[in-house]
Amino acid sequence: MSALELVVRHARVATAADIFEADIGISGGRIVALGLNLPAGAREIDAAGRVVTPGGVDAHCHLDQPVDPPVRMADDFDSGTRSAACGGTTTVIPFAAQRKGGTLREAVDDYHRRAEGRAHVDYAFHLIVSDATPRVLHEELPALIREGYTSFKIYMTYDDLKLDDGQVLDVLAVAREHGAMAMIHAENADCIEWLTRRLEAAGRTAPRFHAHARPMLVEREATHRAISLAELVDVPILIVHVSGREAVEQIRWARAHGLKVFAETCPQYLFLTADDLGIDDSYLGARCVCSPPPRDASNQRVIWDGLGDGLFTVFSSDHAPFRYDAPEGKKPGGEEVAFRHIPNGIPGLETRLPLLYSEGVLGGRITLEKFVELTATNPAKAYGLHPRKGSIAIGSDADLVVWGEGEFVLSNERLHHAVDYTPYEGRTLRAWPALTLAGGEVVWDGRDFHARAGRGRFLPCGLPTLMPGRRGA
Ligand code: DUC
Ligand code: ZN
Ligand code: ZN
Repeated sequence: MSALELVVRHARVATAADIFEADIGISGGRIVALGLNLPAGAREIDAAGRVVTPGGVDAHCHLDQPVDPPVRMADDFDSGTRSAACGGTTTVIPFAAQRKGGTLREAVDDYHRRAEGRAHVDYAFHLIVSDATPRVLHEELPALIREGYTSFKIYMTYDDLKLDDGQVLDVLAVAREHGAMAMIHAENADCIEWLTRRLEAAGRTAPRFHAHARPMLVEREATHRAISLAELVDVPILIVHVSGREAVEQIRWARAHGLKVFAETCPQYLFLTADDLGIDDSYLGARCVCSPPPRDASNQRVIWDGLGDGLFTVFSSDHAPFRYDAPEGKKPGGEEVAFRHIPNGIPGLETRLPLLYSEGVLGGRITLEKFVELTATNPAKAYGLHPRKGSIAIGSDADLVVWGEGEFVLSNERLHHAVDYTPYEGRTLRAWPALTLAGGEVVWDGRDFHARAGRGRFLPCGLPTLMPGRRGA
């Protein structure tokens, strides 16, 4: 064996399959050896007594995604991937969003320009299909899938993004034909609009009424409809940001009927409730306005159960970063606006892994193997990046997290995003990455971030490998 550039020694290696003691030998940015008593490397990291997991794959985050002025996302590829790395995430998959009337190709080209030379960790793109023209369906999507954009998000709500059921069927048919992964945002747009108008007519416009306009029913109905549309086309789907029991029940029903329905959930459905949007009419609740909204403690328990028992495939942040006290953020134009106009989304890229590790693994709710599966291995498989990403195996990229354990109180000051708050301010955490390695380079050492914008590269995705028997499996 030629000399190893780096050895991470005495690691307690955790994969989605097992946990074992090993040294990890790294050269050329990849894992090249795994075993006990590896020869000395040119550099050594002592991980004795530490858990080492694959770098996280955050398969649902929004970075520098164009939105209507004056609103603007706080994180671009520089600050967003910096924040990701400091929280143990070494691959991000944000969204190249088609504008209605525009082409997918324009969206992809624009998004590459935004990422180029700025990312600190590797990245791939999902597409958002908001205008399913014949050209998009029959020319652009097939070509882009071949080029490595193998997943696309379909919205059932939001005026500027949503597709009607017929259009959803058209897009699902393309996913089926080419073996791509369709992600679905399931909320019933008409119900939300109807409820919003009634709330507005009654003068109920404070942030907390965002949750009243999007009750569980609107997610349940759309989840059932998405499942039915996928059944009609006979194609697997992945339902994103599942928030509570009634949507979970629909997915369990689908699985029991043999349908391939994958599901994602996010930290906000474990750690926030609707009370975080306000128990009175204070505008502070705008900080936690996201869709679907956080529910209540009993729904949180259902989500925890689903993480433990295999209902959920993927755990993502849905990082959608808007500053609170800013005219380009939660106070558009400097105003405290009615909930309908509050930009939807909360930051979470950096806190995703530490929250789940602290409360899930150290809290005894999920195993360490399940943690790795949900946060790294399955997202890599779902979006065609495995085994290069999401695994600790010979040949995989040397993207690793060496965990540090110990209690501390989280505050926004220690985070690296460009957002002026965290929804998890004041929460006691029990773990944080002591080291993050991306391609064998230490990008975070537990105290300092080692910046090299542009070290992150674009990753063309293969077809999903979560679906045995289908292309790409
Ligand atoms: N909901 C979404 O669907 N996307 C971004 C943020 C949010 O809250
Ligand atoms: Zn969404
Ligand atoms: Zn999202």
